[in-house]
Amino acid sequence: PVTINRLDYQPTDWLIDHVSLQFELDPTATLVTSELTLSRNPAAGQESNGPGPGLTLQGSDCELRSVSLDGVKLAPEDYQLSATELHIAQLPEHCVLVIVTCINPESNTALEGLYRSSGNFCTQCEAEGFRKITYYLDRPDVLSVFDVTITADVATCPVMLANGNRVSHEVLEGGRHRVQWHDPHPKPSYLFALVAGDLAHIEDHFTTASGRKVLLQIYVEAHNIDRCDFAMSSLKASMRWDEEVYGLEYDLDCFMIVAVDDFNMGAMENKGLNVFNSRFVLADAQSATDTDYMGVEAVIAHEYFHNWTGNRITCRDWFQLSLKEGLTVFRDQSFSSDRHSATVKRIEDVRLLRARQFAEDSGPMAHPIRPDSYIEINNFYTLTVYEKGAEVIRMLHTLLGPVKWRQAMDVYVERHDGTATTCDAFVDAMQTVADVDLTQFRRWYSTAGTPEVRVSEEYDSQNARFHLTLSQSCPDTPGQSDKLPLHIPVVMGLLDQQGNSLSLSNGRALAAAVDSSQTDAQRGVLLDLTEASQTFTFEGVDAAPVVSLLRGFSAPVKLVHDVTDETLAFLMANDPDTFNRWEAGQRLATRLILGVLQEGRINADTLASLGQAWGLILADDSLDMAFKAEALSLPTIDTLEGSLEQVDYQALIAAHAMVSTALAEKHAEALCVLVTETRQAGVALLDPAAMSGRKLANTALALLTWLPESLWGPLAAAQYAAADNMTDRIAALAALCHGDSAARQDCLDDFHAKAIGNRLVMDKWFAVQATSRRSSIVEDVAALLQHADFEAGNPNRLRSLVASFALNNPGGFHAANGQGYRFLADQVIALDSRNPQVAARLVSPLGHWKRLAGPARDLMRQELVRIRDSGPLSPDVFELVSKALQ
Ligand code: BAL
Ligand code: ZN
Repeated sequence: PVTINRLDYQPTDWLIDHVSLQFELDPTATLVTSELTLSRNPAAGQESNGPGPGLTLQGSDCELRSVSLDGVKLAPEDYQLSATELHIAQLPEHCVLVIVTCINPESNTALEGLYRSSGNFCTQCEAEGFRKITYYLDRPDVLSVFDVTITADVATCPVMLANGNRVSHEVLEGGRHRVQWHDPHPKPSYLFALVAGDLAHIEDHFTTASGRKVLLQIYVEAHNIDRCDFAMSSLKASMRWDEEVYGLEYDLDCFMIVAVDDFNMGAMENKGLNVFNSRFVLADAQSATDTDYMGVEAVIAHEYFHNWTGNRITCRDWFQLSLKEGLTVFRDQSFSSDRHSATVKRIEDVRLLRARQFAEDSGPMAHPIRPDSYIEINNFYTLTVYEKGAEVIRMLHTLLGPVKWRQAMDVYVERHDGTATTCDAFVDAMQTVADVDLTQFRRWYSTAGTPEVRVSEEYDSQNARFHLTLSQSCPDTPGQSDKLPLHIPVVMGLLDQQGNSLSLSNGRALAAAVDSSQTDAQRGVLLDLTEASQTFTFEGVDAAPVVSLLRGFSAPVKLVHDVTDETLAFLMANDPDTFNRWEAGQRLATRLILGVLQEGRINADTLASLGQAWGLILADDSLDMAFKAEALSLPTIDTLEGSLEQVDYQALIAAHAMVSTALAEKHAEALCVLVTETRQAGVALLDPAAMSGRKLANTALALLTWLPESLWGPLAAAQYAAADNMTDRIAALAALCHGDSAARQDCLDDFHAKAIGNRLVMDKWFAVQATSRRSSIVEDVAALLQHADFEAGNPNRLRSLVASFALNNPGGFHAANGQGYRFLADQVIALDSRNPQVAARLVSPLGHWKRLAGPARDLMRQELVRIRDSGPLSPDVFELVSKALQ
């Protein structure tokens, strides 16, 4: 496999000014005729004298039928064809090339290019799927106007969709029909889409701020037609939000969403024709949890927001992926935060970052948000590019403040609309408006690893001064050592011993953003940490203060700040920054759990502090119930793992269980009351208070499962029986799955019976069993692989069983005998030849063997070796396995 390097970027020698595609659809032999209008690229390096540059097009898995140049069919000796490229040595400066290929959608199990899902045709072209349809300059900096003609049987494909606006439809002889689509916006091939099949749709309209009426359509299989309304309302809300917050309007006459069951990713932002994994479109009370609803809303928004940040302005090369993804994740996070609780949304996002991205950043695949090299670009659709990318954008937002941020975004759009550009150009646009120099900030784009910020405090009572010293460092990562200091925005405040916020003599003022009811002192200030070590002095501090640092998690760093249990409990109760109130509780819980690892027992004082703080939270009726739920949730195993050099999973899981049990015991009575009394009857499903209530009640139930089943089993069974929504039903089932009661099997059987005919619900049936804490879990999961409803070819089903087990069941996955690792490796080996992209995603949990303590280290490594030696690997799996074994 070949390594591609960022610094080798060269513009293409050729431009494709226009492409006309004709598809004669057939399940096993689709004919694709591509007419490319080509011209030499004036921006390419010119060879003086001699013939002009040849043309090399990418293509694979498509059978070349013919090539014609300016109307003349080429003989095989006029071009060179390899398994991945078509090369034509000599072409005039302006010419028309017609290429005919034949492809087999039915046999396409990799789900890249044109394939079939539930009998319908659909495409997935990002990042490099278009080359599986026809030979092309398949790279994001070649922008072309596309015209697409589709011909197919009326009976099987009454619906035929492509990007842009539909310009004609004609009925043909022999039961076939033809449509033509025109997309006026030049786009790269990765944004091309085609969908054809027997689909039903709902439709609505959106009138843009400038008064244009846009037709909105959501296409699904007919039996799902009643489950699209929430997606449609989410789409309209997203369109309005992007106009109100960024002044960005939609730009075509119609916007279409199609839901398909077989999809490698979550969704895809093809211009005007978004193709979605059905789990991010379909939702109703009986099948979707509250979390699912929020997922639908966020992903609909994310894909819609790409219309500007991704489609109108795209990436010059795939190393710039975070240009569109980090920015668009930040935009969808802001959208969700504006529509729901901003603090709870921030907590959820930080939980994900810490649990998964921090692990990636400390493992064999650690890479900067703008990577320097790759073998397979599909492997770089990572938490780092997406989630850390969004954190980098968030830091820019913090450094600029909301008003300048918007001005800078206007500059970015104005400068780069209609082009393929870079992360550097994005920061240039920010710099035109920013008060701060962003030169050093750019290092975030090239530095891998999670920085650590160490904190020390000194109070000088004589001079009423407080000194805060912050020291940063960043661990070595593959290919990177001795890293230069980053520009880290640290939002902070000081409190007096009564909990009052102090006015600060140092730092930059923060603009009123989220909570405009706060005073300047309560909001705190922004410190620019730019040196390896820096001391900030605050004057006029009359008594030793309590510091609240990194408010709102203002930078994606690990904070090392040695404070007492009392200080953490004080911050939990008093910090005006609600994120940091939650954070103080997480720190206290982390200390308690890691303390068990060190001392073999629970520190009674720390337990008392946390237990008492939980008591205050449980009793505080003024708190949002969703926030309470977050405050009563302990850090997960994968988050805790981030604080350890070497991890003994069995010991860590036992320590976590011991602390969970102790806290559940202490508050058992209150938790039981929450389970039975928090839910609100008779209110709308998505009423915010009702959703928060369910979250709190189900958090309480999950905590109770650490106690004997006799206490919570009847509650869970009653909840399952009474549930009128999926959130409560699945939470009850998840609890029962940990135990051993008769109700467990009865409810599983009942759930399965109700899931028949609804794939997303059936996915939940597999996932809920894969995350059980039963000691027989590895055998249970292996048995489920043989279940009649298990479909290894469907990525959602596969993830619901295999990825749920490997990522969300640490006890089972890290079973002491290595069975969990063996199970996962078996799945990777079985899947790689059919769907390399999804197989590669399953390799990551095996990548951390170097951080494991004891025999687990070798057991995990052996499984990587077994995958490596299992035969020819896809570039996807090869890259991850070889990097993990280095
Ligand atoms: N562009 C791939 C799917 C997404 O991030 O929206
Ligand atoms: Zn995206």
